[in-house]
Amino acid sequence: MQEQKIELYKGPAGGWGALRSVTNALLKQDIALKGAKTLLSANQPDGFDCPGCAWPDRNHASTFEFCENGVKAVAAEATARRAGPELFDRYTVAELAKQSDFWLEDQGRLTHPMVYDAASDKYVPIAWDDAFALIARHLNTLPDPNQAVFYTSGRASNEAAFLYQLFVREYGTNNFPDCSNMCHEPSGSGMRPQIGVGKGTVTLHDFELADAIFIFGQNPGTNHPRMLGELRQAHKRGAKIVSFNPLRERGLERFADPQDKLEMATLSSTEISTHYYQLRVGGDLAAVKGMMKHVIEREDRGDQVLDLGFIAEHTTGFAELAADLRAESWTLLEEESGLSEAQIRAAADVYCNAERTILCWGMGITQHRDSVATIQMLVNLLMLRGNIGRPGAGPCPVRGHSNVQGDRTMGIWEKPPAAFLDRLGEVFGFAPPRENGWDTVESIQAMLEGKGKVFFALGGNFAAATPDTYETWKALRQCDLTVHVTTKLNRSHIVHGREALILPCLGRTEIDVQAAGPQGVTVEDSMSMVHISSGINPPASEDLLSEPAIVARLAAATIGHRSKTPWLWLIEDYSRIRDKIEAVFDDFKDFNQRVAVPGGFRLRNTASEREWNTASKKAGFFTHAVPRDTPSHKAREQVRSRGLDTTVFTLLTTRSHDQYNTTIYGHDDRYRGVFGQRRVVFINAADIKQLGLKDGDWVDIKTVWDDGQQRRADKFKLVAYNIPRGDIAAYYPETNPLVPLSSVALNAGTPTSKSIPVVLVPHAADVDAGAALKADAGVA
Ligand SMILES: Nc1nc2c(c(=O)[nH]1)N[C@H]1C(S)=C(S)[C@@H](COP(=O)(O)OP(=O)(O)OC[C@H]3O[C@@H](n4cnc5c(=O)[nH]c(N)nc54)[C@H](O)[C@@H]3O)O[C@H]1N2
Ligand SMILES: Nc1nc2c(c(=O)[nH]1)N[C@H]1C(S)=C(S)[C@@H](COP(=O)(O)OP(=O)(O)OC[C@H]3O[C@@H](n4cnc5c(=O)[nH]c(N)nc54)[C@H](O)[C@@H]3O)O[C@H]1N2
Ligand SMILES: [Mo]
Repeated sequence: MQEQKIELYKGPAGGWGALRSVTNALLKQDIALKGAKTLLSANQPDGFDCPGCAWPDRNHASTFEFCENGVKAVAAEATARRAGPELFDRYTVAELAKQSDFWLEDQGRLTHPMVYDAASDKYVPIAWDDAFALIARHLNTLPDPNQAVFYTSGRASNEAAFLYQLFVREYGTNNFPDCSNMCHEPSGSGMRPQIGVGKGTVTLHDFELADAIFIFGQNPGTNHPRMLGELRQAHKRGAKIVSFNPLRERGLERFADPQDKLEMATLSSTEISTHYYQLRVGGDLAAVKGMMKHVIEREDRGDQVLDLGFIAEHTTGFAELAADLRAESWTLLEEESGLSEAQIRAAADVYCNAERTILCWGMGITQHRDSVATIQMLVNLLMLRGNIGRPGAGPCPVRGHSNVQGDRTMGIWEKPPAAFLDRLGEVFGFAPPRENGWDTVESIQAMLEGKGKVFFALGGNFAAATPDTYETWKALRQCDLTVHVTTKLNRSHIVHGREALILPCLGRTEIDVQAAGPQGVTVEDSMSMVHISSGINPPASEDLLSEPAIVARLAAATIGHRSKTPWLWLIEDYSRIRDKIEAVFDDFKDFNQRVAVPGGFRLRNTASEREWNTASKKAGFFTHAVPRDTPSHKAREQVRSRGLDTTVFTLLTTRSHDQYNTTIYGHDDRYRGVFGQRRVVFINAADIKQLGLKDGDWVDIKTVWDDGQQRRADKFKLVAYNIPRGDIAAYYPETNPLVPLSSVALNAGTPTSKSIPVVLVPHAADVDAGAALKADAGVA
């Protein structure tokens, strides 16, 4: 058992600590040598796209850019360990259910398709064709195709995603919940009506030109380490970097670039943020509104800080916004943001003094009830000074999964635009379903109500990533069939339907040979760059199929008798799939030629050309009030009205440095000083005192929600931390049982995993001593 300790981290992000951690990652997966070779091919023109995050890399052709968490992601896939039929023979599913999420994935790569055998409560091998026949039988006997649910996680390639959405639509439904629904959905929902595109408008080149880069609710030191290289360069040439985050994240403070020999040799590092604002959780809308109020006030004083030409030529709604800003109360803005008027004005001055500004944001912005409004306020702020559609400026939602943006481009969307469906139907000769489908939360609700009966997942870990864990488990267990296309064993395979399949697939680092020879797939990064990715390692097992092959063979088995699509012909050579993608999407003209160029190509982004695909053909200023009825406001009111003095905290759930979403690589969170453990709650020392407790005491966390259902997560250690009073932080997925299914972002449906109203009570060891352990092991 690893030693558990809490120890303040004083070094910079990156540096030697990162190099040590990489060596450990490779050793742990028994692949030190092969691993080093594999890494040299990451993000190279003839190599594979890093399965880590969606941050772009310079020309996709630079020498290997060192990234600690990229290494961990690659090492996890290239591991020498195998979870073959022997493993499943050794354990019943009831026994596997007692193991932790960490243990499940740590068994290594899956090697054979497996089917659940109820008689022995074990997974047993099944032939691929029998697996497809089983799924086809279920799908074809459902009275209504809308009773099937097709989930996607953001690692699926463009080719896999395109075939998948085509198959599902030819089958007859738009039920496409995807990880995006839990992630950057609000970014698209906010920006589309406002500027006509749902994606960021900037490129890496813009990062070289920006005078100011604002980072809202994002932790790049852990989640997008290569972004720190850009920020460091920007800082060195004098750009201002302004962070808004309730936590003081080490990666936003100091960074030692492992690429920089001098910094490494002299143990020096570069400051990242020039300004750091520790606002309250959920306080961003108020903070941004305050910044805009300051801009308008300066303009009214004659400072000429607005870009009046841009506003007049390109936008609507300015007068209304300006009037609302002038009337806004500083007291309210201070109260709700947790920042002082002086701080907000200072941040706004940095903005006014910059010629070119980029605004970045992550999950700290999107996973709130009012996230769509907050994102529209961020875009308003940019537009006040014309910071969109010109060099060095623009919005930059920083995506998570390496192809989550591409999957949506390919049509993984439960609300498909009519024009897209028209085209898809024309190209493939069928009538696509027109009704919107279910997103992630709606799918869980539908399965709970018995309306969703077959659950199919292309990647991901639905049972662990989604809110209201035990409700989700109930939903999955009620299904007639659950199917997972996957690389490793995870919770979603253990929490299964009456019948269940595990279908193991190739990972991105592996060579994919089809009839026409080795194949590459394409992906789109967070800045709309599309490039090819070709694996270099031999497959983890001879019995694996590629994701496109699994989808095509399943389609042939299910709808082959009525579909005009030549499913098996398409997967002989993936350039045929790309030709079909080109036929459906104008932006992919000459796809095969353009993607053959090293580095690939950038998809057109109309907003970055100041062409506005909105209803009014202009960009819109949208006015929003500061929300005062969020779940936390309501919970505090509820407690007050009952005459209680219990403190309601706002819990944000976040990632440690040693995890990739639900994949736990290890139990350390180096930059936050947590070692050997994950069940911790970061909390202000004054709040600990007020609770009458001590640093290191154990507490249980309970959600305050109005649906009568009890939600709790037990046995977390209090860790005194630099975080605003009233806010606390803990890791996902351990805290997912606390997120109510019915608490979602307005107009986006994203679970509000960054603002859960909770109370803390001393851990009731006597009441249910085993609860925490059971929760860790995933037993309800
Ligand atoms: N190594 C690694 N890389 C990853 C992932 C991973 O798990 N591990 N996950 C990938 C995925 S899918 C995604 S979406 C991204 C996620 O990357 P991030 O967007 O960085 O997501 P989180 O780790 O959840 O952290 C969000 C940050 O928001 C802050 N925050 C929380 N609430 C608020 C708030 O109300 N306001 C503000 N201003 N800040 C707030 C938190 O303190 C934290 O620093 O990373 C991707 N890359
Ligand atoms: N409380 C809380 N909940 C959250 C979040 C949060 O911040 N707080 N974040 C949300 C976010 S941003 C996201 S994106 C979701 C993530 O939700 P998901 O995308 O569903 O989850 P992951 O953990 O990324 O999925 C990991 C699994 O993917 C499989 N896998 C890995 N590589 C491949 C591959 O190449 N092909 C296939 N087929 N499978 C593969 C492996 O089996 C692994 O177990 O979670 C969301 N949930
Ligand atoms: Mo994500």
